Amino acid sequence: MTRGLLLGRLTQSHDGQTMTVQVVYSPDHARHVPDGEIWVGVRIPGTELADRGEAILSAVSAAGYRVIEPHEIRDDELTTVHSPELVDFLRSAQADWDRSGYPIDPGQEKVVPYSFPHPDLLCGEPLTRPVSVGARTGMFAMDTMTLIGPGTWEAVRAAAACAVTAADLALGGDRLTYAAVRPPGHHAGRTFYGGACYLNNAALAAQRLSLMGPVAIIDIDAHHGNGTQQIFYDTDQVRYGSVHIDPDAGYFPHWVGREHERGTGRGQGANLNLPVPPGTGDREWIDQVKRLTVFSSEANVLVVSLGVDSFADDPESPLLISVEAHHRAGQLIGELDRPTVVVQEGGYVVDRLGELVVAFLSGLDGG
Ligand code: SP5
Ligand code: ZN
Repeated sequence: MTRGLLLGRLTQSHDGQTMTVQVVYSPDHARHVPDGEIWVGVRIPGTELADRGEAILSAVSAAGYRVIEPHEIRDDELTTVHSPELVDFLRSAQADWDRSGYPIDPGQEKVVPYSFPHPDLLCGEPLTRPVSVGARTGMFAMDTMTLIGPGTWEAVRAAAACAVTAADLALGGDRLTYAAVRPPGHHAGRTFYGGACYLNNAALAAQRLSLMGPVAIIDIDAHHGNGTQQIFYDTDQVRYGSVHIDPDAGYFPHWVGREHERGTGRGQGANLNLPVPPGTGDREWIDQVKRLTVFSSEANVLVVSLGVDSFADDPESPLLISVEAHHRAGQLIGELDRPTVVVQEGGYVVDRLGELVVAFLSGLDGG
């Protein structure tokens, strides 16, 4: 890649400094060390590693972008998109788990669900809060892969704070801001967590940005952002559009992400899913990104859920998208010429992550 592509176009900030993209980053991401995931009952190494955060930080720093830390975030800001019950659960899960004795008997240190309230189980009774934390986890978890450990809550909260801080910079007049966060967020819904996500960072940013009028979220992570879809499914204030691996080809999040899901009530028509088959390459993917830009063209402000796991070598997706196509996707979204908040989602080839992110951001910036 050329130096010009990496550096992007230089612009003036309010304080006269030369800069391009404002990056919001917290070192607290590294406190979240899931140390594997439970997949089909088996503990596997997992791919959402703390090294991802450092790889992205060093790439955006090398690109010359200014990096700042987030401001604090209050609970009442988190509950603009999440239930108080989910927020309380995530905050206290680790301490409750430790008190329950599971780290000693049977020897599980991470918070993992073991029982789920299938709707038919309830005989029409209201869902009540189980005393056992192992069961209680099943009220909030959509899968067994997404482990909670010591430090998870602090990292999750810092990621949410980065996304909201990036939105606040946009509200203050910054054109391009990037929340370089982990853990990711787009699988987390109003009342549930999963898919390596706990709180929905992009949704928190979009909710804040709705002060500016209609918002569009463009999600180019390889997976469908089921949490973001769910949070905004019944509103027309925040549109959600996504290109992703077809869940009907056997991919996460499995239950949703199909083309006919268009929103409900006032949100009818404000949701657009563009599933693509395994093996999809640049041309077809870029065509779908163009459709997302058309879908977003009436918004005043944009949020991009920037997963870079569509990349050809990524272990979590069978899409075959190049670095250059990530740059082109950035250019296409940049051509909408709206204030844009980019929020990091997935992307698991640690030593290519920085290159992919900067390729996208420099495209967005007109490079
Ligand atoms: C934010 C994000 O990209 N979350 C995606 C989580 C998808 N995880 C699906 C996991 C299925 C098990 N992974 C095993 C990989 C073996 N190649
Ligand atoms: Zn993903």
